[in-house]
Amino acid sequence: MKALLIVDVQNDFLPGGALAVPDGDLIIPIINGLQQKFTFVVATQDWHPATHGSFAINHTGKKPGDFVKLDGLDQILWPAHCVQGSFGAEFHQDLQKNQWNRVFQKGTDPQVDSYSGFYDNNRKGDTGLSAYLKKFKINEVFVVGLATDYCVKFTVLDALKDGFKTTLISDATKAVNLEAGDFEKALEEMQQAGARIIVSREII
Ligand code: VGL
Ligand code: ZN
Repeated sequence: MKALLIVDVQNDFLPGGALAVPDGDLIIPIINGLQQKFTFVVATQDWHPATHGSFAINHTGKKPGDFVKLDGLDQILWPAHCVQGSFGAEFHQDLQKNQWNRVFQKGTDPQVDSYSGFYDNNRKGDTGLSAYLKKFKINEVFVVGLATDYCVKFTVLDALKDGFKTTLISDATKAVNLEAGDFEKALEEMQQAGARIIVSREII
């Protein structure tokens, strides 16, 4: 059984949002088209408390792009984004949600970031996504959403680690691109780890 995994298509990651991914909105119609090809669809939602340790504003004298240690891990600091209950944390209104089987929220622990939809960056917290997919006999996932070089990449890598056959649909994802070329670098890393990379017209 296969599932479509939609990562973090939330207002704060879209143009006008707090951590806007350039052209992030262009993937929404592509994802809506893809959803029609799947009977099992799961979404992830970045869902931070206002006190989250990945927010620059919560570290005196730091700004977005600076680094701190968070639970012993190097953590890049972001503008405050996807705060629980805020408009920025909501899914984009044009994204079709009627056929979603479930939403998995991540990044809820203020002391550690969670890029992957499966596990916190320190590997301690588990959203339950892996067990949920296995319960429904899903053995293959197709990953889309935001952002290619952070949450999408780490979701793909964890899917592979947990034994799912994993495909990234490259035109249904956009990168933050803090550095030029981060999109291509992320694709390369996912492919090296065993992911298949395709474009949406191979499915639609
Ligand atoms: C993300 C940075 C911080 C993402 C989430 O969804 O890619 N990036 N939080
Ligand atoms: Zn976040």
